[in-house]
Amino acid sequence: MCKNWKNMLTSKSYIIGALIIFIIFLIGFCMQYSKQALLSKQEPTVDWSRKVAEKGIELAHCERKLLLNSGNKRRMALNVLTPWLAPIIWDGTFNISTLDTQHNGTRIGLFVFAVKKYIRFLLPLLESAERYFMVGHKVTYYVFTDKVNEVVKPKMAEGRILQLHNVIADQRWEDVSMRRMEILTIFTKTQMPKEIDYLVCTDVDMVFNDHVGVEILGDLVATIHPGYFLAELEEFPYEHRPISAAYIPYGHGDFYYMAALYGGKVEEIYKLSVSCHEGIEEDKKKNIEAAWQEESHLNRYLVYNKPTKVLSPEYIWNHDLPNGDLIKKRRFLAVAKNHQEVRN
Ligand code: 4GW
Ligand code: MN
Repeated sequence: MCKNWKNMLTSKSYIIGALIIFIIFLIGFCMQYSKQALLSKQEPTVDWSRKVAEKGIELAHCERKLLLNSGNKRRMALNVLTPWLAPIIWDGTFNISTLDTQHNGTRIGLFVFAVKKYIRFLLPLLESAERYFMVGHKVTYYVFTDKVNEVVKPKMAEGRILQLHNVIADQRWEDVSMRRMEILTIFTKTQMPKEIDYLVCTDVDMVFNDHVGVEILGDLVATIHPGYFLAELEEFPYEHRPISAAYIPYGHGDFYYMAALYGGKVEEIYKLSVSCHEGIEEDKKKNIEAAWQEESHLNRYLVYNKPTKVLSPEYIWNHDLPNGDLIKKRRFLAVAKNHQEVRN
């Protein structure tokens, strides 16, 4: 009996001991769990909209990569590097906050013609530029018009200047469009080197629709024409007549660039405009005109003087164009125009 009691006692103390250890373990576990719960509460909240946007960029890259590898087509424009290793700028290929810091103090010019009836496009372009173009940087708008008195100045942020310059209105629209090269040769030589570091040249019948910032700056920058970004080399509407100064032989060329947006360092745009203007004048003497006026001369220049940066069709888009699903960001849009109405 006594022995039994003793046995009972020792087994009881075992149970109690085990219970105490279990309780200590339980308390420890609870403390650890609550600490973890607390810690997880302190973690910064996840920015889901950013995560979704990043996934969107990733998917867009994948989509382009798949297309790039399908069939025997060239589809060079879908890459992020040209064959001569210049970057092709697509969404997700640049870090804007790093670039903005690097460009602290950079002075940028925007060159635009608004002659005759095209004056109507000026205010929407400038207003959209205030929202999306080089926001936070020093910008000078160089506007050339035959209607200086009719220009309505947009509300502009600090550090942004509007310069109005008088220009003659050519009778033929082709001459208006080509006149831009001549004016560029003058301003990029005399005035602009003192005032700006980079110049961006655009059409006026456009609006900024999303961010267009310092990622587009480079020594010599051109934009892939959105109507030809999936086209084959033979389909590009280069000037193929050897008599023209804009002549590009069949088999030569890389991209078909659009004259509605190009740019670069002021001295580079000087060289470009001199070459294009001389070509235009040479053709005039022969009584010919290149297939797409100054755009043909621009393409000829860029085939033999490769741009150091190429902008994807995100940087010129037009809602009517096919393959729009590949262009997720539409940063700079052509304005739909009634050709009859704007004809001079
Ligand atoms: C047809 O009658 C015209 S008028 C075609 C161009 C015209 C035009 C062009 C004009 O009357 N006034 C003017 O300032 N421009 C400038 O040239 C303007 O900056 C315009 O964006 C640029 C090229 O012309 P565009 O925009 O009509 O060319 P696309 O059709 O290639 O966008
Ligand atoms: Mn245009």
